[in-house]
Amino acid sequence: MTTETPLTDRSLAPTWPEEFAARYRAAGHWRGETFGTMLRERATAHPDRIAVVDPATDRRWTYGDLDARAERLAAGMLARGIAPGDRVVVQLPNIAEFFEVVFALFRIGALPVFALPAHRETEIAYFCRFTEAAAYVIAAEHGGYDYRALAATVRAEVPTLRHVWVAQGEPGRFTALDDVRADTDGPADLPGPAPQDLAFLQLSGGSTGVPKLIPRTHDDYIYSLRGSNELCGVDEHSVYLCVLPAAHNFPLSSPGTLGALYAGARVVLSPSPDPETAFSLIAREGVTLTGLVPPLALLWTQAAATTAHDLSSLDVLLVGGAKFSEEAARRVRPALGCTLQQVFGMAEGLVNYTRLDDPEEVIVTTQGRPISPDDEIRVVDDADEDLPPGSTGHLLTRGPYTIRGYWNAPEHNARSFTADGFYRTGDIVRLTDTGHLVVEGRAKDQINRGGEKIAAEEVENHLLAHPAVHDANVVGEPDPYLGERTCAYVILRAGAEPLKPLAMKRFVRERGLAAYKVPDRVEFVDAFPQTGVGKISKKDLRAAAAERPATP
Ligand code: OOB
Repeated sequence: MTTETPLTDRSLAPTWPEEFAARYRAAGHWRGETFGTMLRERATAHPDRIAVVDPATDRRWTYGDLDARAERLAAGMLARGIAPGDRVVVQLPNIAEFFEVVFALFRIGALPVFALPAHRETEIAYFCRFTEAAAYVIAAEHGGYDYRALAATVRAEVPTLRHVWVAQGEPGRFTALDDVRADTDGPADLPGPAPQDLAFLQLSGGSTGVPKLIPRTHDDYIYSLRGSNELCGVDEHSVYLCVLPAAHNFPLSSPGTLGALYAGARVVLSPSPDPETAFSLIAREGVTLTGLVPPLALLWTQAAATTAHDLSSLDVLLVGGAKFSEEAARRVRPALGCTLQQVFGMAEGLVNYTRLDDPEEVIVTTQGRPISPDDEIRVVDDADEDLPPGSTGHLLTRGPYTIRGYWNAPEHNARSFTADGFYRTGDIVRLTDTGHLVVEGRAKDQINRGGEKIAAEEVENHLLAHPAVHDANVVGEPDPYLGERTCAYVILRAGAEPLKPLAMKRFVRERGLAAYKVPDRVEFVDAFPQTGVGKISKKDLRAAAAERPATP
């Protein structure tokens, strides 16, 4: 891709107008910290305290270790030409090196682009191409998948990609991270980024054909960590278990691993979300809090009934990413003996929590209220008019840690933000008289598959690439475990050979797409239901999908 503006240009990331920035600074939200200095301060204050536990490889890094490793790696990356502002796609499982890599990049002022382990060629090539990434960091293998093969394909496609670094396992034809680390203990000798600079690019769940990238700054993200820590009771004695993929915004910052590190607490990385693995780590490490998506929370509450592990250290279970049903929410405290904290957040910014001292009724029936007194919330109708209190409508938000625009996406931004800077969340909510939000639905064309977001348009485009497909529509249908799963309605071309649903799914998978985006069910139809004005009615398709018995 060629662009006229260099991709390091700050204008690619719309930012807060100065009047707002001044207000957020004056309020003490933005305190001029950066991730690089934050880690250095913690390492200076308590070098021997454990920062990261990686049970799969039996490693325990202190704050001193993490800081020294990040510093050496930063020096090594600099020596290999990574410069401030460069983008580096980071696709790592829950291993200690994740933190070494991202803090090295933070220190340089290069921007990690947070890919998920589930992403495949389609997504990774897009992230690398769109951001003109200079490097891509992987583990050799994880979950039976060889990321070196993926890297080889992507490298051949993306000319800007100068380096592939392998953080764990045999590097094959690429370079081991161990060899990138400079063999000097000296400082990386860099001015480092400014607090208002971008820290990283996070991925949006999205509702469009390609994912959008979310530019977060040191100042704004660190504020959300500090606010989260306060509301979730995180202090230096806390032990946070990272169960979900570390790069996702929820386990990263709500309060997540970065919140825990900010507090000088301990992060324990769970190699798997299954209750047996996680419960044994909770017992062994004295885990005090963790965060789960609703399907996992359900699984854990069931498994807790018969576990032999001692879960008594667990104080708080955060559940979010998708709507947690009231019925399931009620089971958390009796089953796990801890407080449930619902979290309704988004990588674009706004995060809502139920408070630890909220009445149980509020905890089980709402998705919480914003972190900050300066989070502005509007509930509006289709014409952006504010609705009376208690009404159900579109959630718009603006505030000290909510972005003012996606990275390098002026057209999307004109649609996704109001002229005065409110982000259109695409969520349908109701505000209770206690100021708590209840998520009632969604206006965006997205499927929330147990917390994993799927943009319908993206999957539809892949289905349409099949030569026998005339048209395709993807909608969510109810699923007892995931909350929602995907159903693809497909019209075949006149005269095309009949296809089996399985062949259609295989076709999508073979296009190199993350497995969670492959439709759970494919149904061939002759026509789509239409609205009064002749547009395809996704509402009717959803209703049709919901009426079907839950069979594959
Ligand atoms: C989190 O972030 P994303 O960016 O993957 O997804 C955001 C979207 C929200 O707009 C909403 O549609 C949905 O996920 N969502 C929920 C929810 N939490 C997120 N819907 C209903 N109930 C909830 N509790 O998913 C995320 C980021 C930070 C913290 C927690 C979740």
